[in-house]
Amino acid sequence: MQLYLTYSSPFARTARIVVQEHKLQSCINEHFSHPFHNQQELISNNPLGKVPCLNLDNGTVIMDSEVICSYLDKQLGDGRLSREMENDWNLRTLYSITSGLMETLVQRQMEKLREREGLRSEFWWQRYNSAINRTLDFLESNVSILPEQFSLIHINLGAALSYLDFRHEDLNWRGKRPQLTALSEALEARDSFSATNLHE
Ligand SMILES: N[C@@H](CCC(=O)N[C@@H](CS)C(=O)NCC(=O)O)C(=O)O
Repeated sequence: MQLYLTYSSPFARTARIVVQEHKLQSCINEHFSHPFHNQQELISNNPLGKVPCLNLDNGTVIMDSEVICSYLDKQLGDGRLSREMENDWNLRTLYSITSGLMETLVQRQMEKLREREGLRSEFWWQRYNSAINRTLDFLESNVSILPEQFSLIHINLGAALSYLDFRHEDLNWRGKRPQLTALSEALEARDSFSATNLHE
């Protein structure tokens, strides 16, 4: 199985963490493919040209990160990472909030790249900053509703928080957010997190 990824993508990292949690390294081949290089192999598997994208041995393509993580957990693992959120709409919404946070962080990074071309939009910059800060405050107040067992929500949230350190140090997200700070430290201490650190 091929997992198309970059090592700087927080979305790809969630899939890499699930691979580690279920010890699936021997059946997953990591295939580095920077979306901006438009490699034919990635594009022919994923018309959106985004990573992560999982290509099964029988040719089936699975994406995006939510579906990949769920596939790895339920089809190749024992399903423990999804179990608690399965029929719990509040937890599924919490998962969506963490994905939305990650998406906004990636968009903020893209806005930074546009700055080099003199194209940064102040409107969108402020809008991303407000959404990120509001969402972090929301998560800080709602850490207690996370499932008791380590889950895909922990993975998504942990990956988003470390992407903040990786790309958005200027936001100083830890200030006045002790719950998230402690959670991030605990998650980063797991083997699956330390084996998948973000890098270029
Ligand atoms: N919703 C997708 C988002 C994936 C995504 O945005 N990946 C970024 C890298 S972090 C990407 O491939 N960007 C290239 C592009 O937008 O063209 C997922 O959950 O997998």
